[in-house]
Amino acid sequence: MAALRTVIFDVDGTLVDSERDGHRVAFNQAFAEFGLPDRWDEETYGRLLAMTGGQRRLHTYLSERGVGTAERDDLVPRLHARKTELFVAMAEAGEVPARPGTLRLLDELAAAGVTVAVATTGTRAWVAPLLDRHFGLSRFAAVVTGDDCPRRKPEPDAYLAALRALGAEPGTTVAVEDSDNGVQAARAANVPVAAVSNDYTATQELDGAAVVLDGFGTPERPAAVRRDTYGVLDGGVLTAAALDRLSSAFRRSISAAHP
Ligand code: XBP
Ligand code: MG
Repeated sequence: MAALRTVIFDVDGTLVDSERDGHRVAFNQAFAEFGLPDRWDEETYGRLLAMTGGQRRLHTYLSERGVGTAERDDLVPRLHARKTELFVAMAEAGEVPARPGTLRLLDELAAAGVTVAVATTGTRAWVAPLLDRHFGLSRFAAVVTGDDCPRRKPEPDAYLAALRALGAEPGTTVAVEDSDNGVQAARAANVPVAAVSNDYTATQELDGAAVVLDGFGTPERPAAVRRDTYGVLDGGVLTAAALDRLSSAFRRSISAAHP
């Protein structure tokens, strides 16, 4: 690799297809167990995703439906703890799939000696077993979760913590994200971004991402390319070589701006 030393991956919606048929279902089961009438349909959950962090999402929703602060402060941590247990069980039962092409890219990066890490707003209790099941936890040199960074995306804290933990520089790092909030978080840490949109984020602008595809792509099913600012892609498969070219192009653009 000419430039690339580190790739930091988002988890929800990026490495794993976890929101619509994963977290949403677990939230709804927790509502039911608590005797609450609330159920989040796919559209409602898509709207609520604008607020990152499961507890913050619950607060936003319950406040919209008129539940007062004291009641929310009591209810939200308990609801979220149960939702987390339910989601861990789904992850361990193999009900939360990896996105196609992820293992191929992670293996390419490992073969090229590139360090990989994770920066997520999600909760460590499910992040660790889910990553371990699909990819083997030991391949990630750092796993920064919402438990480590109270200020969730789009704040840069998870990325800054991952860079710090790895001793990595933004100029030799690339982030892989799926959403506006994630792209903004990585860019606020000055890390260039390749975005892989999904059903929920297909209509987001993903402004600030130098590369946007609608998936990682596989040789059999290449992804659709939505943006390729520096011309680093070679078709609809996001490869380690393309991320390396992105890192080089980003460095050149910084030197051109600050000669
Ligand atoms: C992910 C999140 C998380 C998950 C649910 O955002 O916002 O809250 O939806 O997980 P990103 P928790 O992909 O940008 O990191 O319930 O554990 O928060
Ligand atoms: Mg995400």
